[in-house]
Amino acid sequence: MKKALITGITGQDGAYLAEFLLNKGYEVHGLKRRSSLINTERIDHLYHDQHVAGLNFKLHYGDLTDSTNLIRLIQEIQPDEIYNLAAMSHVKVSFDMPEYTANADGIGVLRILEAIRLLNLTAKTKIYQASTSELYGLVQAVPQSETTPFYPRSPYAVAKLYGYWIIVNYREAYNLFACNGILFNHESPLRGETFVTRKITRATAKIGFGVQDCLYLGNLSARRDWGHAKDYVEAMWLMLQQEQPEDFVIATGITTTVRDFVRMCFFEIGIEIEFSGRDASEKGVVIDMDEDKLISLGLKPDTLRFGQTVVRVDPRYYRPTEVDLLVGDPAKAKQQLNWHPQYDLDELVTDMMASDLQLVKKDEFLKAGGFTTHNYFE
Ligand code: NDP
Ligand code: GDR
Repeated sequence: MKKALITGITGQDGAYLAEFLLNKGYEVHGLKRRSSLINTERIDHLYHDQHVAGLNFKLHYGDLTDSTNLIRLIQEIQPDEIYNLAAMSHVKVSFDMPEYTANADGIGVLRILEAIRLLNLTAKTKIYQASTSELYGLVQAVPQSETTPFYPRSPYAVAKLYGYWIIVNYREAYNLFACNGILFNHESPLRGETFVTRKITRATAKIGFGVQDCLYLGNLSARRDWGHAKDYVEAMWLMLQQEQPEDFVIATGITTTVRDFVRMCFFEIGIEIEFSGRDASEKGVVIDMDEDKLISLGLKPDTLRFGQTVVRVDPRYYRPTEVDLLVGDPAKAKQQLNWHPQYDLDELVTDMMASDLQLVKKDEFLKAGGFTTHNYFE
């Protein structure tokens, strides 16, 4: 049985990858940080009582900023594959926490590589590094491929640039099987709530249900190449099954504005919106409603009206330096890895909206029954 260690197992990709590897018959070990509240919600369905013998899913406390912890864990586990997904992954937050981001997202990669070297595991352990389309930053060429030059535009992207190159360097210097997956944005119902797609699907569901009036966003003109996380974790695994370690772009090849993503989400629940105005005064207004559709989804058309402003811009969400346009060229991955994504953008929106509609309904049901959640002080 192969052993895999996943850092960042409590995150979106960690959860999907853990499930994927368990289905492939791996023994899966996950690195999780200690937190004052339990934050294993995304992987609880995989977790069983640790007192039962023969379990193939184990969690360990650790942190990418703690070298001795990483060395001890890697020595104990002796993994065949390490998937380094742990990171302070929010681009906007990295401007607030640049030093920590550099430590975890940049030097953290080095700590793993050095642990492998110190423990003489260079011939045994393969490493996947979660590199990112944010490396391309300021547009140099489109679509972006494995040969497009990098120009990072945030402390997050600069830290990830270090991670990218230290992987390449250790591969060349010590013959390590180490790969960079240059993954473009990938989303899912498990996406963190403050990334733009999930923020939009959650708010759209709440607006449709009449429990939120308006969604506030930053740059509506930013364009991203959005895929589904389920498809992207398969690509991570495929990279480590190759004969030779190489770097791969994983993307759909299609780019969409934030504005159009918003439109698609509202359309999914039968609401058509039109945008007008520019920059900070741009707004999205309801111009049509399919009442039958809203009702069939269990939503409340009577709480919405034509002409209602449901989207506004709040410059608070602008970034000091923005990445305007990302669109990846996945040709190498399709050809060499035989990677073929199952979801397109419409299916991604449908999946995320269905999940958030369910969650909003559940919340409202609990509230109506007097069972509120997260109300610690009353
Ligand atoms: P998430 O933010 O959902 O998950 C990040 C994970 O990293 C969480 O488990 C988090 O733990 C953990 N983590 C954060 N800091 C540390 C640390 N210092 N030590 C140990 N663990 C830590 O990210 P995603 O799942 O979306 O992304 C996975 C990886 O892929 C990240 O490295 C991200 O930068 C990269 N990436 C993501 C893309 C995307 O579109 N999703 C695209 C390209 C790259 P906790 O739960 O405790 O916070
Ligand atoms: P990104 O994702 O920065 O591409 O990084 P995010 O969803 O945060 O932003 C995408 C684009 O949307 C614009 N935007 C907003 N973003 C957020 N979060 N909130 C808003 O209100 C908002 N309004 C507009 C942003 O300016 C941006 O242009 C993600 C992360 O998963 C990284 O870890 C990963 O490396 C990259 O994707 C690829």
